[in-house]
Amino acid sequence: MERTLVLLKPDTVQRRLVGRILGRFEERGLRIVALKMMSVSRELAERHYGEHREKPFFGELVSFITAGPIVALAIEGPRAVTTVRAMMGKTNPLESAPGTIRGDFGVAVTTNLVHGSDSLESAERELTLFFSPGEILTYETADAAWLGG
Ligand code: D4T
Repeated sequence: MERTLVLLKPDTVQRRLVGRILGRFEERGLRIVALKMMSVSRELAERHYGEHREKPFFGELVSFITAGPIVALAIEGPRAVTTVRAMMGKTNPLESAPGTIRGDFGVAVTTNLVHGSDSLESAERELTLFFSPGEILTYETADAAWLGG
């Protein structure tokens, strides 16, 4: 069982797409184990996107993610990291397949609606940035045996 961090970025909140995008993860059979609406401080944004510090788009990225509330989620399931990344689509929505979140709702690379950790190592690091241990719950769902994996 894997755990990953998902962020519904400020554009998702502003465009009132939280419910629809959240619903996709639930429908897929993934389990929400933490959920909160929050503001991202500049400090948190710079830590979260630390690997992009030297990139030309870093400033724009930090401005965007701090521009309004986000929804942060910890999501659990078999191969959750890969499943969430596949559901998100490519970084640039213009290259994202229809049926993916970015392919269905996005048109621009900065306002690309969602973040999902790109590896198990990233997930562990990022979950710690956004959630304290007590905020992530452990529970079973009744349909677990029917989801496989
Ligand atoms: P995140 O990290 O937001 O889930 O996106 P990805 O994992 O799909 O993409 P990434 O880490 O390569 O890029 C992080 C973030 O930077 C924005 N970005 C990216 C941008 O504004 N301009 C660019 O040219 C690129 C490559 C979009 C996502």
